[in-house]
Amino acid sequence: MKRRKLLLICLLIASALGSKMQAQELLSNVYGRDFQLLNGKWGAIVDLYDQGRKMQVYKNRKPQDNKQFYEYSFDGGLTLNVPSDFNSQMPELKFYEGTVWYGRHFDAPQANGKRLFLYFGAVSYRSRVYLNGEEITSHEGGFTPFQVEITDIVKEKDNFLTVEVNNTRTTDAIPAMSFDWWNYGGITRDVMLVSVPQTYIKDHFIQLDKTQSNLIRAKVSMSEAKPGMSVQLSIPELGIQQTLTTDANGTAQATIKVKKLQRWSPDAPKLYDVTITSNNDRITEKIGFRNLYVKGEDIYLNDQPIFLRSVSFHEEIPQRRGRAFSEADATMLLSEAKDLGANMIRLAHYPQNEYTVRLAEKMGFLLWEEIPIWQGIDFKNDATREKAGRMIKEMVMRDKNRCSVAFWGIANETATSAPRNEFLKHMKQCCLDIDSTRLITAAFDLVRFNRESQNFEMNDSIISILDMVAINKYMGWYHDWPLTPDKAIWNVAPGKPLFISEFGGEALYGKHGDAEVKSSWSEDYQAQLYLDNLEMFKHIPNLRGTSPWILFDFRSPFRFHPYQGGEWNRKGLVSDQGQRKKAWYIMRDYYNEKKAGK
Ligand code: GCB
Repeated sequence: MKRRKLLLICLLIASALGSKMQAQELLSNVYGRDFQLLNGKWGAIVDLYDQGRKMQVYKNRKPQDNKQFYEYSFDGGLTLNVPSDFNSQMPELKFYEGTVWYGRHFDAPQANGKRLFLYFGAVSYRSRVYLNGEEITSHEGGFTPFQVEITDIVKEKDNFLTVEVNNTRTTDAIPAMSFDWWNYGGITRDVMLVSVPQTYIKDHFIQLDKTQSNLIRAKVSMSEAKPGMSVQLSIPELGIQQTLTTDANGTAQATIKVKKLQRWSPDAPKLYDVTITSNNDRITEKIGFRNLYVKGEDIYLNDQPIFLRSVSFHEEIPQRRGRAFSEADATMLLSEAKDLGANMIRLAHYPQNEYTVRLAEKMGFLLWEEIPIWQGIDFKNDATREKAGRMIKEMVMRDKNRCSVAFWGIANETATSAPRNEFLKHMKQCCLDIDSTRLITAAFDLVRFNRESQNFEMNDSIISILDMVAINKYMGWYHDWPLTPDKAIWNVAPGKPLFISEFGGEALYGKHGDAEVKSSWSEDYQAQLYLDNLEMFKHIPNLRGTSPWILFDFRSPFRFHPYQGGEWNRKGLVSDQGQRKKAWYIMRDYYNEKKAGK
């Protein structure tokens, strides 16, 4: 009997902890709400031996008498900028992987009668959040937002907020143990204190019908599951002012006919001011409207077949050797892509910050977004699958109103296996649960040259679940040419649009050398490689887009040749110092020709 009682108590404690730990459903469009930024200098403690939790660092205690002492203090110690990764802020932290504690005080004057949420744009990779000495939430995943409501525990004055951040790689994580970039740790994106009324607009999803150009579909969810509440949707420029009424779940839906809509496209990235108003809440957004679908081997944007002139970049400012996190950073990365003639960005290899996503939309880029399912993922591990599902949902929740987002990418370079297939099907389903309108894709490195048929081919049944098949293929770099590029015929995923999601080779800016010798690390070799690949692309009948790897040289402890300057991947079309290599111009000319319809 005693034992049963104990078990019951344990279960109760576990379930209480479990619910406390649950990341809460995300508020959509936080930047369109009332918020206060908790950015700036935070106190920091580097906790290599993981002693902080035992020492209750998060209590931020000070000696109260002449017997007490604490062997830690945020006051008078290290300070770190938030947002920003910690690795780039001190030479000693350059390759640090472990725990860092962040702490700061804040006031919450807006508390009166409002509900308050702490919203973290991203913390890399694991985090536990403590407010006034109590743990209030935890999160895993370095590139997606999470939030926690603090209405009942926050004080108007002098709160102490602590975040325990850990970026140690583990086999069950996403990404897992090794990958080709440096995974900066820290509070890498904005921290916000968002205030909303008691009953607030929790979520909205407003977009043009997938195929019809005169139908806007709107869905608004209130925080309370109550029928009969009114919600106004207004898009003044389109003369839309519509009242929607919630159902028993607190969700209101409408299909609205529009006239004279200017659809969003990379050439004319028109966005409309949208306002949603409820009894006492109001949020504003800029939303674009476009149709996007696949028919046969073509991708149609606004009923016109489109060729995707894409490029990739990591969320990194190479000159600064740190994570990109601001609008200025986004401007730097995207302007270079614009000059290249790109109309799409494959955001590699994880959801990047909202500044980048929103600016890309404003500047006229389609987007491919993915979570870091990058080789080496433990597909057999249920916990990993559950984690990946949550991550991909956080990504879709955050960006589903961005009309620029054309693709949800569900994986990069995975080997064929039954558990992998189940995992990827689950990823697709997680996207569809929230958004059934985007095109689903994944990148594969499984195309091989078949000596018998003399064709490039791929055999992987998982492609049947995809709208577009994407191929990473490093001809001339990881793979030698089995025949001349003009004879390289592809027979891959016929009947579907095919996208070259990566190709390229390494070169040091300013280094000249033999265009035949890979280890010349020369711009000349890289330039010839690009010319050869562009020649091969002419023989891919269902090719509907290309994305060279990569726009900028990026840091990666995956490789360490001194020529590359240590931990650098030099496949950039642009060097870490912003200099354009020869291949940049080749790609720019190719994209100009494609733009001109050649
Ligand atoms: C790939 C990966 C990418 C790497 C690239 C390379 O296939 O998807 O993350 O950085 O190759 O440079 O090897």
